[in-house]
Amino acid sequence: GSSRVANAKLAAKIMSADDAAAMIRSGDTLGMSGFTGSGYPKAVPLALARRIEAAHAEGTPFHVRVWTGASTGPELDGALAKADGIELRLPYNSDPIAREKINRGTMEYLDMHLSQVAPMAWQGFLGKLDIAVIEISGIRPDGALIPSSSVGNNKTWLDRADRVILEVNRWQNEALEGMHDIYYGTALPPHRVPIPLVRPDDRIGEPTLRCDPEKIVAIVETDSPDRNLPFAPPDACANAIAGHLLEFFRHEVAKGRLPASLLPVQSGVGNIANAVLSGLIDSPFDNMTAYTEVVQDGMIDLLEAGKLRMASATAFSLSPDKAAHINDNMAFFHDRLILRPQEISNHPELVRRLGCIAMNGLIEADIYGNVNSTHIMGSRIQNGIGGSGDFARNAYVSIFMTPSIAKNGAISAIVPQASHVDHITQDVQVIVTEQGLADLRGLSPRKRADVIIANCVHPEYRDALRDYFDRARMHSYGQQSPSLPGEALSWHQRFIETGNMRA
Ligand code: 0RQ
Repeated sequence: GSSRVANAKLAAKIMSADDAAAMIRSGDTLGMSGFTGSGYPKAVPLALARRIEAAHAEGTPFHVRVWTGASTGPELDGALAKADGIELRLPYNSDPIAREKINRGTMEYLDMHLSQVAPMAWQGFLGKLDIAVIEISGIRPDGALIPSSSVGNNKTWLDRADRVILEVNRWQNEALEGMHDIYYGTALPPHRVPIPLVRPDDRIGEPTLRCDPEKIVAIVETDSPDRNLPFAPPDACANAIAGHLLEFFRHEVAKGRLPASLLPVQSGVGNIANAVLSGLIDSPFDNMTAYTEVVQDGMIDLLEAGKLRMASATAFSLSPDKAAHINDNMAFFHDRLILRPQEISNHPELVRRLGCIAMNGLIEADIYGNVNSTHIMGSRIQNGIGGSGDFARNAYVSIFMTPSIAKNGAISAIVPQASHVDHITQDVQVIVTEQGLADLRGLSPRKRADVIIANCVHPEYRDALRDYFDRARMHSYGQQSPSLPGEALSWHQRFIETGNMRA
């Protein structure tokens, strides 16, 4: 295809990925694009990984610090982690090789609220940013950058970095132009002002990214697909969870606590979240909107079914089939989707103002409704908190969902005490498993425990949990949130020792 670098001065900076990667030094901090497998640079990180491997083969240390939007793809996190090239990674990871190194203790990982990354970078809390490596879908004649399939922290990396390397990816659809809304009104306190977004479909910024052309040191042209994973078709468990949730929404509308078109939905990633979205197709709710982090397959189906009016997010997270489908039907989707910087898509001020319905996955919850979204057995990281905290604390109603058991029943997702806490009980209003739904609003801790044990726990674990709670009520040091500290984590200890939480 022909070049998408329409600015003559910038076209002179086109070079190979290897030449661009040669500008990166050991010790550099890199701000890269990428959010849930879309819009990440695909050539320079691979070339950098080759350089790092060659340096290590000669016995020369070579490490970089890598900041992104959220998760990326195997050509970035996978390749750099495999080369043992990452000293510190933030703010989110779902790459299996990087996860392995983090859990082995050979790679530092800082797991952050995604809305806080850009502000913290501006505040100087994260240190200096040396180089931005950003995928875009084109450069306009005036030098403005047309974003790609995710926005993430790109605006901030372009602003903050000393030098900029661009990857212009010809694979990205040219019709992406105009779908983005890049807000330049953020400022540091004491000059911060309200963000002027009052409806999910408001456009408050510009369609392109600004970048000082003097800072651009290299442009690499690529033609590579995003590597999004297919979703599993919803199984019986996911369908049951979706069913309980839809029943809850119908009930809330009937009670007058939710409007008939609901409120802007936020949906986490994963198969269950996707099943819930699919369930909304056959629901009575119309004219819905989404104010969320990622646009996934289920939202595309809702848009096409006319149930969802529009969706605002920071990235696409689509199966390869759906990505192709969108590419073929851009005329329909162009004005129904808005991609924003993640500090805006996940902004607490906006989530609270719009009244988002937050729906996120969990790893485990305890009988009081504290939620662990990140750590297995209290110490092994799975992914990260992502945007779940941004939405959960500020939502109109905050919902967490999970199968009641994991690993074929060797693990109960509801435990006496969470082995790690990401979302405190105050940020968790509803918990749903395939067993049922626990509406925790307005309940004191002891009442929460009763409802969670009765409605959410798998039958194989229900008696044991009930027994623990009954004994805690008799022997606990205090009665506000009864607990037996010597026993509270014994289910986890048993799993670590025997591979099964069951006695
Ligand atoms: O492991 O892949 O080895 O089989 O965790 O679990 O059940 O497939 O569910 O894909 O929805 O993920 C919380 C991880 C759930 C996700 C979490 C194991 C399970 C499996 C995945 P295997 P499932 P999901 C905005 C929202 C944080 C970020 C977030 C997540 C794997 O939802 O990362 O919310 N959330 N972002 O077997 C041991 C348990 C377990 C367990 C699950 N109790 N013990 N293993 N697993 N429960 C979007 C973004 O931020 C981008």
